[in-house]
Amino acid sequence: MAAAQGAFSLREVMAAFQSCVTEQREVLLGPYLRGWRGLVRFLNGLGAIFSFISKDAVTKIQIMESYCGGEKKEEYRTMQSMVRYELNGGLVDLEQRSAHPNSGCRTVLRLHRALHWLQLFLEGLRTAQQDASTSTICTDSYNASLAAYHPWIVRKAATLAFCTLPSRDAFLEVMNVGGPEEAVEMLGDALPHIRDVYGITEELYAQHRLLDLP
Ligand code: 1Q0
Repeated sequence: MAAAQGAFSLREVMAAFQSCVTEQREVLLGPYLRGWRGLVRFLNGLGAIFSFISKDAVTKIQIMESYCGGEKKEEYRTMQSMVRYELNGGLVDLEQRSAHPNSGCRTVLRLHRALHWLQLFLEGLRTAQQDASTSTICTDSYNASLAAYHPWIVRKAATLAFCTLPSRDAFLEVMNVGGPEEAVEMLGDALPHIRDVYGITEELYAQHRLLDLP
């Protein structure tokens, strides 16, 4: 489990998401991707059954990191600048994937949808009874968010993997932020920031009609 991997704490991951939003209410891609890197590290600690998920997440994070460290890195400082740059330059496939199959806009959209799952899952984990089943919380959160975008086979594989999740207390423990009470408190502090990042991104994508990018 993740706790065995040393210093990893979910607190740092949450801090990355907390530092995403600028005073101008823009979302910084640097900390956003760092947050995702940390989550993937956590996911890897949950066992090989989750590797099909973490591989996909890593591919997407890498695509974005190469934009953020590339020639046009200034354009990829925030989600807002990325959307402006890619749309103005005709760098986004709007109808079907063709000339720009891995645009920043479509790649972030996948992570953004997954962030909704994370928000629901952490909310569920935070407010559930001590003996609640994490696999039920996880499945419910998934069905209320990401599942709508996944084909049957992916939904099936994901749901099977969720069955292997540890108990709520074990989960709170591997977050590595102290006892269950502290973990719950930390989630309470962190969740408004996740919601904020999610809300700003959702609005940005809705404004530019990007919520259904292929
Ligand atoms: C704790 C259990 C983690 C469960 C993660 C739930 C997400 C399920 C997602 C299943 C994805 C399946 C793989 C492929 C999907 C792609 O087809 C899809 C679309 O991309 P594309 O290019 O085909 O259009 N990709 C996605 O939807 C992106 C999925 C990214 C998922 C990233 C999940 C990272 C998870 C981190 C776990 C964090 C747990 C933290 C909890 C801490 C609290 C103690």
